[in-house]
Order: sequence, then C-alpha cells, then structure tokens
Amino acid sequence: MKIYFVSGFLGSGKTTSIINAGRILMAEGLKTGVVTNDQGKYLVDNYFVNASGIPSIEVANGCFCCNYDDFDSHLLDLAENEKPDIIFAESVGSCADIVATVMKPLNEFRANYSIQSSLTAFTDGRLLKARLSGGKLPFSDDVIYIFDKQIEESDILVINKSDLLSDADGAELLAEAKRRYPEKRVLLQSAFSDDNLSAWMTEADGFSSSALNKPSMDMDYARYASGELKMAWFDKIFSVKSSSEDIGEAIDYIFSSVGEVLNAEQQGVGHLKLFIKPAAYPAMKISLTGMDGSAKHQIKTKIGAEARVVLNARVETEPDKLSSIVNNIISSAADRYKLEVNTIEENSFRPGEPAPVHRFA
Ligand SMILES: Nc1nc2c(ncn2[C@@H]2O[C@H](COP(=O)(O)OP(=O)(O)OP(=O)(O)O)[C@@H](O)[C@H]2O)c(=O)[nH]1
Ligand SMILES: [Mg+2]
Repeated sequence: MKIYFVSGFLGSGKTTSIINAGRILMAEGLKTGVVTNDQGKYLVDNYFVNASGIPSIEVANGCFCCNYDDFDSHLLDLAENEKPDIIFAESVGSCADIVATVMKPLNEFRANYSIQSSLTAFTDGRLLKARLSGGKLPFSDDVIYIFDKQIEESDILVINKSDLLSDADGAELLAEAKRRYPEKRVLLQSAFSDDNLSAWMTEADGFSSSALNKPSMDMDYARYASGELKMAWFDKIFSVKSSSEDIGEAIDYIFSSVGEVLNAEQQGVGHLKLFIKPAAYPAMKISLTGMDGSAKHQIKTKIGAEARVVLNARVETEPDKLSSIVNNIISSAADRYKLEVNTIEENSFRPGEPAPVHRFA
C-alpha cells in the first residue's frame, strides 16, 4: 500500500495539490483516495475533496496522532472499499510529529500491508521566505515552532504557491532551502501546474521514508501545546437565501469583511475558508490566509439566490471573539443584502493539547 502523508501549515495548499495531483494520477489510470483530517467536524476540505470525485474519508475531532485508532480504521476501510493505488493522508495544518506518532506506529502495527510511505511538508512560499529571511510573521513564536517542526521531519519539502513569488525570489528561496535542508528533496511548485505536481508525484513514488529507520525528532510537547492552544477554531454551516437574483456579492462581503476585521486586529489568520454549495450552480471553495492581505472579489461565477455555506476559520485569537466577529458580520450582511440566514451547525473551540496515542522514539 502506498501512502503519501501530506503535512504542512494551515492554508499552505495541501488539499489543492492533492486534488490536482489526484486528477493527474487518475488520467494515468491510477486510483487515488484521500484521508482528510481536522480538529473540527464540519469540514470544508472534506466537502471539497468529495466534490472533486476522489474517494475520501475524514478523521474529524482531532489530529491523526490523537485519533490514531480512527485513522487506522478509516485508512483500512478506504483501502478495502476503494482499492486505491495511492492514498494521500492530509494531516491538519496545526499538527506535527507525524513520523513518531503515526507513520512509525502504522509501519509496526500494519506490517502485513507492506506500507510504503513518504512525508511531504507543504509551505506557503511567502511564509517560508519570511521565516528564512527573518521577516515579519503573522503568528507568534510557539505557533511558528509547529511550522518549523513540520518542515524538520519531512522527507520532501514543497515550497508551494511559487506563482505568487517573483522568478528571482522563487529561485533564491529554492537555493536557500536546499542549502538549509541538504538531506531533503526540495521542490518549488504551484499547485496549479501539472508539470510541478507530476514532479512531486515522481519524488513521492518509489520513495520509502528514511525517517522511519532513524530516531524520531525531538519535540517539545509543552511548546507544541502552547502553539496549538493559541489558535481558535470556528466552524459554521448556514444557509443563505435572498429574493435578489444572486447572493455572490453578499457572500463576498461576508468573507472579505471577516478577513478585514481579523487583519485590522492583527489576528494571525491560519486559514479562513468557505465551501459554497449553490442550489442551482456548481460548488466552490474560497480561502484567505495570513499572507494574502485582502480577500475582496473572490466569487467569480454565479451562485444564484440560494446556497448552503460551510465556514472554517483557524485564527490565532480567542474562540469567542472569532465566533462573534463572524456572526456579527453575517448579521450585518443579512440586513444589508436582505438575506434569510439560517444556522445549521456551529462550533467554536480551541484544539486540545496534543496527546498522541503512540509515540515511537
Ligand atoms: N496562487 C496559488 N494559490 C494556491 C496554491 N496552492 C493553493 N492555493 C490556494 O491557497 C488556499 C489554501 O489552499 P488549500 O489547498 O485549502 O490549503 P491547505 O493546506 O489544504 O489548508 P488547510 O487544510 O486549511 O491547512 C486556496 O485558496 C488555494 O486555492 C498555489 O500553488 N498558488
Ligand atoms: Mg486542507
């Protein structure tokens, strides 16, 4: 069984790359499956992967390591039901220490499956550039500790969103990352380039993680917990209906206003994402991360008068503050655009302290 573990910080482009790489592999006659993961339970990524037609299964309510038994059983269900040639396992973007707590245990407890696995860490090229050059970062040190540890344990480091860097900056960053991490395969890519994604798949294919045979990296769990506990999670599913023809402008207003308030208050936005399922048009996902700045005019296609929306926000702030910012903006959008908004599910919380079921030295 081939499993490509995909880790990396919130909003770095993991899901986009998995879906687009999955399409390329499918065109080559290979079947893929995806295990998604999050601390919450109403997940944009799971809806988005499902909409892409790639079979997927989610490990919700906690990371792979803290939910190891769910991860193991979901993985085997996916393998048995779909018989994929390759499974992508995307860990939640606030999680690290995957080798010691997930890959090594799986290798040991499921030795009969002859698992061949690799670990790719994704980074947003703009955030990595700021990190390596000592620039200003939108997150506090303990959160950045998680970002650093995700990179440290990876076999393959993908510097993603190369299209948002100048050619010169991209080349310089690639050279600097190769210099700092000589033992890793380092790739500069855009998740929208088939050539780049094929190069990633070539690296991952036939790769057996050497990390499995080495001692696990040192991990300061107190610092890791402190980083996780600085983040707030807010998830909401709601329906929006209007007597006007199209609610695209209203949803753009909600999304960009939340982004503006969080940016103005200097709350580090890990990832703010919406999955929009219009009643009569194709579904779409829109996103904002701490490196993006403004979120204006993300909706470019028709939505119509009615849609169901899943909102996930992962932000360095307080959960109550985050939920009230979002809900106040939705209320003001309802007044401004004469919308009927109904909340279907809502959940705001801090992820718990990481407590892996297994940790192999
Ligand atoms: N310009 C550009 N945007 C990208 C690229 N890859 C991803 N994105 C965008 O970045 C945003 C986040 O992408 P996702 O794939 O959802 O990131 P993720 O790492 O799965 O996020 P989480 O699961 O929340 O941690 C989306 O708006 C994507 O369209 C890229 O290579 N270039
Ligand atoms: Mg994702």
